[in-house]
Amino acid sequence: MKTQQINVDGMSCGHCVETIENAVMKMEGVSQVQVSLENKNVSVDFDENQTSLEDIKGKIVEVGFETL
Ligand SMILES: [Cu+2]
Repeated sequence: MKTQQINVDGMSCGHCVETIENAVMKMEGVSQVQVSLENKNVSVDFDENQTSLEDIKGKIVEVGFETL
């Protein structure tokens, strides 16, 4: 299990937070997602054998945000 912080640009409200949480949480291998609107980052706990940081970033981009 690994925890990674991803900086995300483009979040403006609670709806954005929910969108990212729901999308990433549905990914296989992801066990926890914490989004901070204030800090513009997403903390993700995931199993490296099932998914990767790149996949998670890709999902965040897919739902309409920018990862840095
Ligand atoms: Cu929003």
